[in-house]
Amino acid sequence: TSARTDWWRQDRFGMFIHFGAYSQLEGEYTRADGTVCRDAEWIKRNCQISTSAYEDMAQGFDPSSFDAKAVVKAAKDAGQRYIVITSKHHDGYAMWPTKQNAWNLRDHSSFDKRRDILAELKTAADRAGIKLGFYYSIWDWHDPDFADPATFPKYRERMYAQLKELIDGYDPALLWFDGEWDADNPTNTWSPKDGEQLEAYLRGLDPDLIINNRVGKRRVVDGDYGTPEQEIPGSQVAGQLWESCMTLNGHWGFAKYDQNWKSPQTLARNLLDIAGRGGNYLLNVGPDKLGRIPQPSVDRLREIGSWLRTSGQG
Ligand code: FUL
Repeated sequence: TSARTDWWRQDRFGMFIHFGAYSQLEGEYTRADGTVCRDAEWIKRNCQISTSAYEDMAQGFDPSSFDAKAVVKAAKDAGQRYIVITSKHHDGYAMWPTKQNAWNLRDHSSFDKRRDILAELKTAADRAGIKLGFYYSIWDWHDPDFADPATFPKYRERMYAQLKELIDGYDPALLWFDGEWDADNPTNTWSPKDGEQLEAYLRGLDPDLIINNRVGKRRVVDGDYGTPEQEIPGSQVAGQLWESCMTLNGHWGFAKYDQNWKSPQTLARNLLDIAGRGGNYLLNVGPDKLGRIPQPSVDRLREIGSWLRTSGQG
């Protein structure tokens, strides 16, 4: 219903955060033979890192400098009014202490066991009047039950249980699904029906949840809104809400070699362009392995904010 999405429509501008076990590599993986392979949140797959090597790597993940208040402040300074952070990307690593497996920031890392970054972010966001949502990948490279149709129902049960943990534990305003496609099995791992069932389940748990269209197969009937990626759509489906998500440089996750930052002018123009076409703008930051938003990102967010304020749009 429109009432459900009202706040989100009015907010228009949000912060996307890609942060996970891959951030520990900061975009570069050195193979046994000394050669370096580069990528960000896709590094496990695109650099063919074995599961055991990736697990060893994640054991050292210690984002001790993650500062929820600083993250929320960076968003506020930019004029962003909601935040969507990766709770689990395609690598399957959960950023909260899930009970469904040990592949998570509490049980498989060097991070302080008393800390929970999603809880910290929730508290800081609530205090600042910023809404918090979670990205969640359906596609899972780590759970062995995902890839096999015979065992997929077991995976699905754990996925439902994880989503219930997120809703019960953190009361997200929005869920941003992804990976409803699966490059190894494009035809049938996640069907339209799977999406409809999941959406119904989630709405049963919380009728106010806003859900993106990647919960299903990106049909107009799937979820509350469309999710063009790295583009501003030229034409839209009448009546369908949408949100363009974009990177600040060329990657979602932290990549130390990527200094190809968009100019503040480009970012401001995108925001104006998207808002003018009736869309939302979800602009991404990728914290480094310690959990810090890169300074060039912080600087650009601040410039967008000051532009918004001086042009009277803030
Ligand atoms: C894509 C993912 O594969 C990327 O890693 C990123 O999360 C982007 C927002 O969505 O489908």
